[in-house]
Amino acid sequence: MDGSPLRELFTPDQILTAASVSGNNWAVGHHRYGAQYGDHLRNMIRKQAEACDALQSVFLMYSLGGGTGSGLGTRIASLLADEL
Ligand SMILES: Nc1nc2c(ncn2[C@@H]2O[C@H](COP(=O)(O)OP(=O)(O)OP(=O)(O)O)[C@@H](O)[C@H]2O)c(=O)[nH]1
Ligand SMILES: [Mg+2]
Repeated sequence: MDGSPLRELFTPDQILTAASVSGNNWAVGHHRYGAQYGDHLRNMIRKQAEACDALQSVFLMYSLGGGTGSGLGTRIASLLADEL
């Protein structure tokens, strides 16, 4: 099996993986991958939110370094602010 055994904890269609990384570049993660995967991420978040009876909070963990962790992470925080 590819990847960490921890992926077993998550619903498979709620995992987003991509072939490339952001090279420690915040702007690449935030703008390029944010634009590329924004609609897909928004749909994944909506699907989870709609499965809740009374959504009260969202727990978001993302890294402060890297391009995917920090750039795409802050993009997801913006998506949540816009959508919820
Ligand atoms: N303190 C701490 N720092 C970490 C950890 N994992 C990664 N880092 C640091 O975070 C920075 C970026 O980590 P990456 O894993 O390259 O970031 P990424 O999110 O994969 O981003 P890209 O590779 O650019 O797509 C580096 O300076 C790492 O040393 C961790 O578990 N703890
Ligand atoms: Mg990386």
